[in-house]
Amino acid sequence: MCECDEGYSGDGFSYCVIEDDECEIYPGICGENAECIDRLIDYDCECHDGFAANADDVGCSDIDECARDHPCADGTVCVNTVGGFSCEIAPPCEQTCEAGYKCSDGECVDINECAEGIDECRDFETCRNVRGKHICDFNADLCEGLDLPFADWKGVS
Ligand SMILES: [Ca+2]
Ligand SMILES: [Ca+2]
Ligand SMILES: [Ca+2]
Repeated sequence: MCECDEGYSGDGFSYCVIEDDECEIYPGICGENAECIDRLIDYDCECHDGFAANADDVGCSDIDECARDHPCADGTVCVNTVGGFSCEIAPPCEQTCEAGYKCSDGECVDINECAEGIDECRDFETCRNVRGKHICDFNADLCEGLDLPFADWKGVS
């Protein structure tokens, strides 16, 4: 039966190492928002819940769950907080949105006229949604079979 000398740890047979509790010796060794866990050899750092390890620095930073997972149900807005996030009831639109925009989750967002079927594009035009409006592109492919007067053609001269 082998035993390590006082102040050393190990199986006493294949290894005995000086047991350092780096966490105690070097407070703050793991940086911000992380927990230091002493190991027999060396130590580990673990981020607190809701935090992720910094890529190029010690310590951990808050995870922006709102940007990453979209964890909130429809009708609520995700608010990122340090160490977590919350889902809050979307505020009513107080501002009046400009033409071509509608209120959604308290913000003015572009109306997709093409997807909502409220565009005024004609049979030979393709609807293209852009911010604040939509554009009707002349599409020669759609003219086939249509009996159109020349005056109705746009995009050609
Ligand atoms: Ca240690
Ligand atoms: Ca967070
Ligand atoms: Ca639009």
